[in-house]
Amino acid sequence: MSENSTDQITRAEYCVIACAEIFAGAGEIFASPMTPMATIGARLARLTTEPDLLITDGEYRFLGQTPPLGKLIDFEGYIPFPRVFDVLQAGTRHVVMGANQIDKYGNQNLSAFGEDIQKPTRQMFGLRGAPGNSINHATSYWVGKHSTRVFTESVDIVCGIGYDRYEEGDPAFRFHVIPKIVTNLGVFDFSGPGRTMRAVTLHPGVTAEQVAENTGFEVAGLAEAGVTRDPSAEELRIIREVIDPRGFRNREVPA
Ligand code: F8G
Repeated sequence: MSENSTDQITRAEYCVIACAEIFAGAGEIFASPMTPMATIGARLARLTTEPDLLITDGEYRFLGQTPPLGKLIDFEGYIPFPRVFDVLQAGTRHVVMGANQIDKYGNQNLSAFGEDIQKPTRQMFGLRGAPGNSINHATSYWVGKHSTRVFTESVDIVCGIGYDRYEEGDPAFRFHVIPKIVTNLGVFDFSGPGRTMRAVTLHPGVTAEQVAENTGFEVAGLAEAGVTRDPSAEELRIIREVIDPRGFRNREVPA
């Protein structure tokens, strides 16, 4: 950081940087960020280090340019659901899904809650694309409220597949990878013991104790975790003036 001091950068802006870095080195793939925060991150990546990322309007159109959130400047092709499945099965996609529950191996639930899942206590979205995504290509997660309700010992139904569901070398799972989980508290991966969740960086101002208190299982690497990097002055300008001038990021992660 040169022109902006750290205390001017909001937590939401650190989350944008962390979401952008999900796509670091991705090249020409289909980026599918499913939430506003992950979308701002993907668009920042496209305007900085990843110009070849394919992005959409979140419905069925590929975007030629990189518009502000909620605006459609142009579109350069169609990507209706049947074509989404073609790309998905080719593996040239990285989705960032949300999650209602995630366990220490990365099993994810966004479908329903309750011990008897045939009679759920609360029905959410259903499994949606989670099983097919997580077995075919890179699947990361964005969680705006890191809490013990989301990060649970076990999930009520597995939608996105975790690392304890298969043996290393099982060919059916050769494309399964969960590169990152980004939350309002930090960045995590699955390089902990036995492929469990590990802290990579915590956002400035977040303590290891805070993460431990808000997670329903032990998080590896908390003592050694680094600090999420500052945005550059140019990245801050792009976030604030180009991609998210209306401040949607602050609705997901209030200052
Ligand atoms: C709970 C809990 C909990 C929540 N325990 N109760 C309850 C108990 C509680 C809360 C209330 C709200 C490719 C592809 C696809 C497609 C293609 C194929 C996908 C075809 C497209 C269509 C399809 C999936 C994309 C996402 C989801 C993004 C989010 C949300 C959220 C919910 C899911 C986290 N632990 N937790 N409750 N979709 N969205 O009563 O009330 O619930 O709780 O890829 O689809 O089919 O396939 O967040 O919920 O990735 O991330 O935001 O609404 O904020 O407020 O927590 O207690 O709070 O009052 P939310 P929340 P209360 S890919």
